[in-house]
Amino acid sequence: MSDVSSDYGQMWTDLGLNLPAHCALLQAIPQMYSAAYLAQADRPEGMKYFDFVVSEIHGLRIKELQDHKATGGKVVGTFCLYVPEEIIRALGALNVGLCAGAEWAYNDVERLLPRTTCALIKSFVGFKLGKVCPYVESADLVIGETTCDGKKKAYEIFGEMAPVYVMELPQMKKPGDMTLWRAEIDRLVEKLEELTGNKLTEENLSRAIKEVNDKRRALQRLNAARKAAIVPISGLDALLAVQVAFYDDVPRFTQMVNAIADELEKRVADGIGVAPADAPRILVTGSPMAIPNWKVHDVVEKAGGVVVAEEMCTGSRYYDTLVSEECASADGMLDDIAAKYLDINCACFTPNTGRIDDILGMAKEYKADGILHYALQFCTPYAIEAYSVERAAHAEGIPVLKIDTDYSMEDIGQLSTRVEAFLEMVK
Ligand code: BJ8
Repeated sequence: MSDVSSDYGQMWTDLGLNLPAHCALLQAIPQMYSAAYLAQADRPEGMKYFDFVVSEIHGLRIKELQDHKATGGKVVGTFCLYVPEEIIRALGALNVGLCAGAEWAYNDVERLLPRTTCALIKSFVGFKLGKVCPYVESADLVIGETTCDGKKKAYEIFGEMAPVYVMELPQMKKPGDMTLWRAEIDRLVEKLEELTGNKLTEENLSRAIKEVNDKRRALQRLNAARKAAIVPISGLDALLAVQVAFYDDVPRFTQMVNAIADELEKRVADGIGVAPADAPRILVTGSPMAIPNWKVHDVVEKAGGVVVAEEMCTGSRYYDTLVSEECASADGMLDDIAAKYLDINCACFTPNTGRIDDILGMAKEYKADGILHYALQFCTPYAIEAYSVERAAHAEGIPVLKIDTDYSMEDIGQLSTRVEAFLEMVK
């Protein structure tokens, strides 16, 4: 991994980062990455691209964002899968995911938020308070959404530190909810037209839909290879690909992931894999895992299991459905975008039986021996929904391990013991 700190100092200064704190963060990531990623055996060659992306996580991509801004372009930060990136892209802005997966400045955060707030929220507020995230500092607008109560209320505080716009997301999927959501899509278009000075057209929207669909198709290919009896890529590597999808350049990402998918398809044909054929196959489901949160996958795979799929926002919920490419009018395309996004099955919705169907369907498709339900501590929607997931999985004879954890490494010993016992039981 290259030492990037010397090359980008001026850029980070211009972004107003707290340089000593930022330096400490940048030193921690290579250590974590090395322990989780570079320690793996038999990785696909194509993952070298992601090694490079992580080594440049606050370098090259940030430079690209600054270059885009220098020509009058805008950068838009998002926190949730429900914010349609096709619209941001169509209007010439670059979209970056801002969810953070590491503890930062918690003492300061806990002066603003209750201690019993999930790690994902504490982390993005901490990154902002600590001035260590060049993505959030690059954003001309941050788009929030009314999903869980924690996020909704945190955006009010976050909005005092950054320009925040909140989309109203319904919590049910009745016809009236679609009407509300479709109006919210129009409101978003208006807001982004005002921000970018560009107009949404059939041409720019259909091009953006196709580009984002291509990105999702590439991820579908990569993940389809994980259904093989000998799994050609680790769960850790597959997770990283989706984490990076939220901020990388779209055409470049698509090309690199398609190249990895080619390699994986060949590996499957040649019977080459990252784990023995009898390694316990685990489906992970639950709260999102923002970069650099690799904890659960690392524990499972170091214990001899292999994660074959993720039913989560940093997993299948991100790539499994596409926006229709059939429609010719901009209005019709926005209808299709509204429909695709409202179809996502987040635990913030009630009822959310679609998620249970997805989990059971994926467990079958990926031949999972067990399901690991992961809820971030204090993430009430997923922690409560774990009960229904477990009941439905048990009815199908699939063992479930429920884990509540956060970003700290304090529980790693206990977690490993529970995972090891689970892996022994499922095989
Ligand atoms: S679509 S999962 S990205 S809301 S972990 S902040 S739910 S208390 S992130 Fe999410 Fe959109 Fe849903 Fe996906 Fe709240 Fe839970 Fe924290 Fe969470």
